[in-house]
Parts: sequence; C-alpha cells; structure tokens
Amino acid sequence: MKTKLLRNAIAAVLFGSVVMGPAQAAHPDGEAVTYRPDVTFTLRTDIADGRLVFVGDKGDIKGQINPDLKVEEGAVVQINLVNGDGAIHDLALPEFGVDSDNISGKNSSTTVVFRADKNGEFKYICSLPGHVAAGMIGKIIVGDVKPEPKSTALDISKNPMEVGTPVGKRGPQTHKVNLKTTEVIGQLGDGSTYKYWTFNNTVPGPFIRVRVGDTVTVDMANDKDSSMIHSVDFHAVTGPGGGAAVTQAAPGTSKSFTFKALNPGLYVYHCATPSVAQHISNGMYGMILVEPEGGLPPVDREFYVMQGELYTAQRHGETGHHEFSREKMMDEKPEHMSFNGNMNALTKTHRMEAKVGETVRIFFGVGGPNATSSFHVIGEIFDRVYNQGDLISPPMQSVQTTTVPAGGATMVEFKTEVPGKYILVDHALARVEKGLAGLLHVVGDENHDVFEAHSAVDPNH
Ligand SMILES: [Cu+2]
Repeated sequence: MKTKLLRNAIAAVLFGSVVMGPAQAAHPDGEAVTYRPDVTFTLRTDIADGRLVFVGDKGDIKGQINPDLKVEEGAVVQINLVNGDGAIHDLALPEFGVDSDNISGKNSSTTVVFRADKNGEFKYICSLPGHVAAGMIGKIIVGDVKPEPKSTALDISKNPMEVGTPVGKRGPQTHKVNLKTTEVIGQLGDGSTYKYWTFNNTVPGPFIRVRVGDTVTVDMANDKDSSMIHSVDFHAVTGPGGGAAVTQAAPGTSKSFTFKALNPGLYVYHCATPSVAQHISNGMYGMILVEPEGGLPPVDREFYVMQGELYTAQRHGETGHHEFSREKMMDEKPEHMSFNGNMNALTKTHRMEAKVGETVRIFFGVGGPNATSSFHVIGEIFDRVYNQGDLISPPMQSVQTTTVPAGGATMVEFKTEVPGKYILVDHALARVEKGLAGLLHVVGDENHDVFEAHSAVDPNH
C-alpha cells in the first residue's frame, strides 16, 4: 500500500491528477494535486544528542532539527526524505493521510506530495514503532505564510513574445545588429539572485530575425563595467569562429564584423570566450532566425524560448545570492535549469497566451551549455517539427517530444484545440524540479468533441 501511495504521489507531481486520477487515493478527501508542487522541503534523518531526528537539508530550514515547515493553505507540498543514519524510517503526516515508503539504506530517499488543504498546525513523524518517542516529530504550519520577498534585482528574463518582424516577401537587405555584453546581478528566483553575463541585459539575448541573402553587420560592445572579455559566435555565420575570432572585446571596447546569411534556418549564438561553458551558462546565448526566401508561413502566435543551466555553490531553492560553481559545471550537475533565464520567467513573469483555434509556433533553442533537451508540451502534439531548426526539408509531423542538442534549435508548430494551461518541459522531468517549466495559457470555449472532463479541472493546473 505504501509503495502504491508513493507511486501515486510521484505520478501526481509529474502528470497531475487531472490526468492521472490516482493521486486522490493518497488523500481521498483532499483536492487533486498539480503538476508542480508550490513548495518543496528536504528532510534528512539523523542522530543528534542521542535522539533520532529530522534535520532540514536545504534552503531556509537547513541544519534545523525537526524544523517547522510553513506553507500556505491550499499549497501543494512536496517533502523529500533522505536517510542520513542508515536505520529504517519513513515520513508520515497522519492528518493529511500521507505515509511514505520505508527507506533503510544510508542516502536512500523517498518523496511525499499532498495538498495542505486545511489551516492549522499538524505533525510530521516517522511512523516506525518508537521513533516518535525517540524524537522524530515536527510541525507543519499551514496558513498565513508571508510570501518570499521579491528580489529587487534586475529582471533578466527574456520576454518570449519579442520575436521581431517576419521578413515576408521582401528581397535581401542589409542589417545592423547591436549587442552589448554586460555582467549584472539579476533575479534568479523568489528571494534569490545570480550574477548573469548577458547580451543586452536579457537571457537569452535578443531574437535576431533576417532573411537568407541578407547582409548583417554585428557591432558588439563590451560594457566598461565588465570584468571579463566577451565575444559572439553565430552558428548562422560562415567564417572564423562564427565571428568569435574577430569579436574578443576587452571591457569598454567594441568589435564589429559583417556576414552574409547563406543558409536559412534557426541558429544559436553565444559568447565564445574561455571558459566558454561558463560564459554560456551565465546567460550569454540567444538565437538568430534566417528566414527562407518568401518568409515562413504565417501563424497566429510566435514565441521565443531557450533552455539554460546554472551551476551554483548554493542549492536550488535557497534564498540569497548564488555564486558560480566551476566544480559543478565540470561535473555537469546544474543546480538550476530554466526557460528564458530564471525560475519565474515563463511561469509568473511573462504570460504566453493563445486562443483556442490559433496556430502557435515556438522557436526553441538550447543554450546549455551541457544538457540536451527532450522538448515537450504537456497536453499538446507538435503538428510540425522543423527538426534541428532545418527550414528547408519538409517538417516532421505529429511529434510528441523532440530532441534538441546543446547549441541547437528546433521550430515547432501546433494548433490549439482545447482551453487550459499547457506546460512546456524538458521531458527529462527531474529538471522540472530544478526550475525548468513554462506555461502556455490557451483561452476560449470548451471543445468537448476533442476533450471532455469527467471531474473538475484543477484551476491551478
Ligand atoms: Cu562572454
């Protein structure tokens, strides 16, 4: 039974009980849980002063013994339990009907998810005989929680609606692209910051849109307040370093070059100054679209979305300033993953919206520097995938998930049929818990021919 509850809880996190239903089995009286928890805690079992205890493992409760867990009423709460002492333990919240699997090996772990659907103080315990008496009991306090202070740092997140102007039927032209490289303290999540390195103060940098045959002059200025040399390598450029060989600019200096866009396609650009992986991770990437002759077919909505990773000494979810960790980068173990620069970019800050019946196009790229994305929109099927950003070959059709390599891109299109919230993810879904999610809100009339709910659709989903 416990195994079943755990499996249901995980399924609830990944898929939402709107789809999966069984999450309700874990708490028959409660509301369904949603795809992403509102708040996550990690507790580690330990022995302290001769007692068995839970110790906060991350974030604001780090190091506290049997910490108070404070959550808002109605929040979907995830608690991860890590076995720190090697004895058999579990995690139970009897007032919410929650009881995890038993875990016994040192560093084994389990997870429970539930909705804190009533106000008040409740207990969390280890339900093994004698363990409460030995000290494994703490409080969860539901209600009246002050929201995390909003960071006042610069919002570096890129607005996904800033996609430039379609080229249409015009002939070749010349363009000037101005890029300014900066190093700025930006908002990472609620109450946390990071020193981003950017093109034009956003992550990703500007979406550049030209036509095949166009001649483009890139003027790149490195801010005088920078501490690093920066540069730019366009994957759309045929020439030394994609431009990086002629744009290594010291702080306060500028570099320039001109190229002809020979191949249509959707291309990544990025800084290419050592350590290149660090410059990219810190935010120095963007995309350039080279439209084919005659332009792309018109659609109703276009969005610009890029995936990236941050490697920090501090753990994901901690408040305060986060600092780069070279060690974690070399191990390819990111703490944070995001669409469009930070944790809130496409879930809270920028609202991507389409109406039922509209055609949506997403220009999707991976800055990386390291992870390949399994790009997927939950509840939608890509009608067309311009695989690898290839705009010449006929697109793939009716695709669920498409792989996008680091330093690569794809263009996907689909028609919306049913209103709701559609979640953009990398289907390597552990990454959702590192911040990698975006929402597409589809508004309009129900379409019961295509989808009919037989229970209430969770408004938070
Ligand atoms: Cu750089």
